[in-house]
Amino acid sequence: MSVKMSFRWFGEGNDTVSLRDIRQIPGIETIVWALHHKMPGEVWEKDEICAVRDQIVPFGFNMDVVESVNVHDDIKTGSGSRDLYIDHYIQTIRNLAEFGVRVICYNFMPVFDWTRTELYHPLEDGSTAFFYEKSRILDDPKKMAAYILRNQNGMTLPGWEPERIAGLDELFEKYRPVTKEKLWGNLQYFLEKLMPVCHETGIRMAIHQDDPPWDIFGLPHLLTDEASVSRFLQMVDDPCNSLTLCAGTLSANPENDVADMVRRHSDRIAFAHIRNVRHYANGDFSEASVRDQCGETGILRIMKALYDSGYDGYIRPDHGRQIWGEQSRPGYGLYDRALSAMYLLGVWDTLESERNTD
Ligand code: DNO
Repeated sequence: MSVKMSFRWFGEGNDTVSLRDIRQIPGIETIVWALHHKMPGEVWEKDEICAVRDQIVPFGFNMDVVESVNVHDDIKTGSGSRDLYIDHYIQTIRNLAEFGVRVICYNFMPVFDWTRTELYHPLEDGSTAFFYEKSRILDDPKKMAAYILRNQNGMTLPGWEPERIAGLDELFEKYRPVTKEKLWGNLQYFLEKLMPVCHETGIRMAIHQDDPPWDIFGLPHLLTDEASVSRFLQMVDDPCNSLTLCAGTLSANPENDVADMVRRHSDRIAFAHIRNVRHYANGDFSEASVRDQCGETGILRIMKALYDSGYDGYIRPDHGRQIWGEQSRPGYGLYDRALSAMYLLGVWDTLESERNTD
C-alpha cells in the first residue's frame, strides 16, 4: 500500500491545465474533480458525472476524490430548507458512488471558503504567491471579495462563486444568529444524517479545515487546531467522518504542529493537501514553495508522519506559486504544482526505499 498522489483539475474548458499535461507528471493516479458549475444544494446528476468520467478515465486516471460538493448555507445556518438540501446531498453521494468515488472533500466555513488579501504577492525569486495580510482583514469584506473576483484570470475560484458573493449582505445577515456553538450543532446534524449513506456506499466525508484557522470578519471558524479537530472527530466518531488534512491551512497558525496532528489522527485522514507557509512576526503569512526549507510548515516531518502511520489515502499538492510566467487560475497552475508532486513523491520514495533496504 502506498500514498495515492492526486492532482486537482477544474474540468474541460474550465482549466488552463489539461489532462494530457497532468499525465506527464510521474505518479499521478487520481484526478481531484468537481462539477464546478453546480450551485450548493443542487443534486449532481448521473449524466453530468458520466460526462466527466468519460474525460478522465481514457487518460488512465481514476476519479476517486471529489473536491468539493459544497454545502448549502441553509445547512450551515440550520435554517430554511436544510432537510431538503441534506436529501439532495445524500442523492449526490449515491450518484457519485456509482462512479467509484471514495472521498468527498468539503468545508463548513461560513460565507467564505478561504481568504487571502493578495493572490499575486511577489516573492524574492520573482515568482508570486498567495498572501494574507492580517490588518487588511479588519476592513470591509466586500472590498476583499471584489478584489478576489477581479483577479481570477477569467476563471472561477472554488468557493468564490460570483452569484453567491453578489448577495454578501444577505449572507452576513443569515449568519448573524449563528454562534460558534450553533455552527458545531449544525455540522453534527448534517454529518449524522449522512453517515448511513456513507456506510452504504463506502464514501468517506473528509472535512477541510477553516482557512485561515481563526475567526474572520466576525464569522466563526470551527476547525482551527488540535483541540477542535479532536472535538470534530469525537463528535461523530465514525471512520466515514474523516479529515482532508490541510497542512497549509493549519500551519498558518504557528502554534499548530501539523505532523503531530497527523500522528494522532492518521486513521481518520482520508485526503491530505500539502503546501508550505512562511510566517511573519506580525501574523501575516505567505505561501511558499513546498521545499521544506522554504517555509515553516514542516513538510518533511509531515510526510514522515504520514509514512510512519502507514498512510495509504489520497494526497495532493495544494496551491502553487505562479512561476515561469504561467497564466492560469491563481494557485492552480501546472508548473509549481508539478514540482510539488515530484518533491513529495521523492520524499515518499526515499522513505520507502530506506525501509526496503533495512
Ligand atoms: C482552496 C481549497 C479550498 C477547498 C475547499 C474544500 O484552494 O483548498 O477551496 O477546496 O475548502 O471544500
